Order: sequence, then structure tokens, then C-alpha cells
Amino acid sequence: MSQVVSPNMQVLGPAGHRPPPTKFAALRNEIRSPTLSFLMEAHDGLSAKIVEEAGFRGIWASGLTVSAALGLRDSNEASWTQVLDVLEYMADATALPILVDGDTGHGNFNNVRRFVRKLCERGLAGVCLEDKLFPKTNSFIGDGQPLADIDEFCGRIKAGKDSQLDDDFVLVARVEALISGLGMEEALRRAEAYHRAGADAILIHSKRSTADEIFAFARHWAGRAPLVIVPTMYYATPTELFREAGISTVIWANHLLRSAIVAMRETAARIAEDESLVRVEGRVASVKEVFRLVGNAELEQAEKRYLPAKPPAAAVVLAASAGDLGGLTADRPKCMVDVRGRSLLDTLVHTLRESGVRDVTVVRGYRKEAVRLGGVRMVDNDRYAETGEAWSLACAREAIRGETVLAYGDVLFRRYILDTLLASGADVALAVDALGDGRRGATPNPPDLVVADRRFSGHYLDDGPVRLRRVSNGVAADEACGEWMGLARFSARGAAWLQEELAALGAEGLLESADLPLLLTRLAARRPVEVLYFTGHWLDVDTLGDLAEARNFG
Ligand code: SPV
Ligand code: MG
Repeated sequence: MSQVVSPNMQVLGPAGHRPPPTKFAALRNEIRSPTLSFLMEAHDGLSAKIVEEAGFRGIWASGLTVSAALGLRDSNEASWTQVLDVLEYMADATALPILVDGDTGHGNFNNVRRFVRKLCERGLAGVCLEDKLFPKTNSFIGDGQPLADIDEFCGRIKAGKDSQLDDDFVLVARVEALISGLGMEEALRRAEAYHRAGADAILIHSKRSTADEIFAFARHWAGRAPLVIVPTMYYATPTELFREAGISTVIWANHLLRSAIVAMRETAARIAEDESLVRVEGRVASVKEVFRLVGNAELEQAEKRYLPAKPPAAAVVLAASAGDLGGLTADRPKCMVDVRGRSLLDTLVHTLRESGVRDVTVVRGYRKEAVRLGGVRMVDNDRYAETGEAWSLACAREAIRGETVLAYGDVLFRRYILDTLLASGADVALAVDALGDGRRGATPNPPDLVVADRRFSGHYLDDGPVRLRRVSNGVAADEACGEWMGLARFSARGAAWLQEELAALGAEGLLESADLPLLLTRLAARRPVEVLYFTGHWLDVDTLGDLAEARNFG
């Protein structure tokens, strides 16, 4: 069940159910619960999503890794508002509560007040403040870093708690006394003072490779407030021992960033060495996976809901000529010949409908009474025997208004070809098979070969426009850039150009004799007509051999 995060950071459940807790309450519950909790490091929106998908219940926004991901040191080099921006991306990216590594609070009590308010406003569920001085340094650097005066730090804690905008906001006070070598007594003294100042939990930090001093602290502390630990250095300690010691929360503080460094380095080295992507493709997340992680599917849905819908395209299918498939076309035109229980025309119309093209006009002529199909408008070219394709098209003039797909009645193509045409921004786009060069054997109808201003390159990134120069069944194979599939799409503007061209042919007395290649070539001389290259995945049925192939298609 998907959840929705409302602006006030309430995670909304399905109607009729008690809503789950806010992010603030969720973090408070984790820290307070008697069972051991885990916060996993994240440093940006994407890593926050990855933590959520891994099943964690909370996130640690690490100062070290947020800084490092920005290419900076963990020394307050990023301003607090720059950090806040990163935190906002993280909060927006996940429904999980985030405990923010607030370093020293970026100054004195006054800076803490503003910082805490801003965190609450942006849906960050808690902050951890450490008893050091601004600008701080990472705890694992150097020895004996100076600590804040206890009373001054207690003032920061009080100021933070007094400034929180939600009662469940969590303030964790981090004790650095063990890190700084000041000993257990000082650590306990500080923890006690911070607890009294209002901290919701104590983070006791250690840089030793064993957890002995953490366990000793926990024993002395005796559960006075929840204890949070960061076992980066004492990582080999079995987690069970933390449970037995009554620890509240373990922070896995930096491991997503560190794993990303290894993965990125390996990928960069391979690509640099190979000057190729071959060895890395398949070992890296797919582009599709990136789209999924950032929620492209939701955007698609939203576009359907909010973008003005353009009227669906219509189609004109030219099916007036007889075609010659021997006895099969004695009583019906070729488009009505059966292919696996369905006529060619039916299959074509089905593909059109699947792509949202529902308004279909079929121009029939030869054996017109045999051309029957539900939900399709029929227009007759009764002069089919002495006229050509342009005349047939002109018979359907009324149907060419807005966006229009034009297809021969004897072609089959995979749906993605039509979808690509429909998605094209071109006003006139022809589907051209870059592999078709007219050498595929003698057919009764020589193929319509295309000459364009650019040949098919096959490059993944090559999606620049290709302009039609001419299309004709008289193009030499060497000159041909591909074969027109008998499929084209016109935008509303392109459809108006098509109307103009039909009118021009009529005015010049050419309408009866012209075929579509001539019409398109003339159009290309005056208007931009684009070629969209494909490689196979279509066929037209001219022979019994083609028909056999058609029966295996799909
Ligand atoms: C951080 O992740 O930034 C921390 C934890 O503060 S540590 O690096 O262990 O200091
Ligand atoms: Mg830190």
C-alpha cells in the first residue's frame, strides 16, 4: 500500500484507518522502544530511498557523508543552510524519519534555536548535537579535541527543545568525553547534565576497536535515558551484545557512502581502461532502475491527470487496390486475406487501437463488399481501377483533420513503431526500415525506397532529425537510405499540409495518377518531412511468401 506524505509530514494511511504516526513520533518511538533500533546512513535523496527500500525504519543523516558527498570535509565547511537543503531533499525522498547529525548546532544556543525550527519545518524528525565547539572536526581525526563547557552546551540543548515545533521532535545529546580522552567519569557527568537539560537520548561515542567502554558506560548509565551508539570502529562487536547491554539505537554511520566510493571507483577505472561501456553494462544499475527509484511512474500518472489531453490521432488506411495473392484475392482485396484467423486489416486496426488510434477510416475499392470491420468508417473509391493512391487518399479527405496516421492496408508492424511515430515531435514523420534497400528479392511491387539527408547511424545517442529528400520505387539500391514501411504520421499542422498537397495535385491534374511516394516527395520539397529509422519489425504482404511470414508475425 503506497503512503502519501502530507505537507505537515503526517504519513497518511488508507481512509478509515488510524493514520500512522508522524515522522517525529516515528523517530521518537524508535529511540524509546525497548527493542534495539537501527538507523542507516544516507547522504542525499537517492541514498535515503535506498535505505527505505532496504527495510530500515529510520535514517541517520551523517555530517561526515553529507559533507563528503559534496566533496567537502567534515569540518562545517558546508554552511548550515547548504546542509539544510540536502536534508530537505532527503526528507522529501522518503517516508522514514531522519535523525540529523547537527554537529555542534552551528554556533551557540541562538543558532541552535533557528536550526531546530528549520529542521522541524522541513520534516526532519530529530537532531543530534555534540558537545564540541564550532567549527567541529570529525571524532576520528586527531586526539583530545576541546569540548564545550557543560553549562553552555546544556543551554544549547534547552534552546533546541524550547524551539521544536513538534512535541515529538527528538534531540539527542552526543557525549564526546570518551573520544577526547577525558574518561568515564566525565562522560557520565556530562550525560547526566545533558539528560537533565532535556535531551531525549544520549549518544555515547567511542573510537576504540572494542566496545568495552561503551558497555561500561551503559552499565553505569543504567537506562536513565535511551542510549545511542555508533559502532564504526568497534564494528566487529556482535549486535546481540548491544541488545544485552540495553542499547536503544545503533547508527550504521557511513556505509552507503563508503560502498558507493568503491563501486564508483571500480566503474570509472573500467571505463577509463576499456574506453568502452561493455564490461560495466549489466554490473551497474540500469537507467530504468534509476527512473524507478526516483518515481517516474508516478509522474506519468500525474501527467495523465493534469496535462491537457491532446485529441487522439485518427487514421486513414488505404485498402482500395486488389493486390495479387492468386486465388486468395479472387473474391476479396488483399487486406481482407486471413492471417491466423484475422484479416490483415483487422490486425492493423487492432494495432492502431492499442496505440490509442480509434477513429479509423478505411478507403476500399476492389471487392468493397468484402471489406467489413466493426467500428471502422468506410469510404469508397469506386474508381480504384483507374486511379492511384493519392486519389484514394483524397476520397478520405474529410477524415484528415487533426493528427492523422496514414497506413497502407497490407502492412503489419510492431506497436512500438507506431508509438514512436505518435510520440515524434515532427509534423510529418515516415517510418523507414534502415535495413530495407530493395535487395530483398523480387516482388510484384518494387519497394518504396527513401533518400534522406542522413543515413541510419545506429548510435544510441543519435536522435537528431533526418529529413526526407525523396521516396520512390525508382531509387537505386546504392542511393537508398531505407525502405518506407507504408506508415506515416501527420501532426494537426502536418495534416493541413497534406490537404494542401492534395489540393495542389488536383490543381495540376495529377491527383488521379499520383502515388503516395510522389505526394510525399512533393511535400518534402516544401515542408519538413522527417524520417524515423527502425530496423525491421514490420512487413508488407505482396506475395504468398510474405503471407506465410505474416502468419508468423506477432
Ligand atoms: C557522522 O556520521 O558524521 C558522525 C559519526 O558524526 S562519526 O563519523 O563517527 O563521528
Ligand atoms: Mg558527524
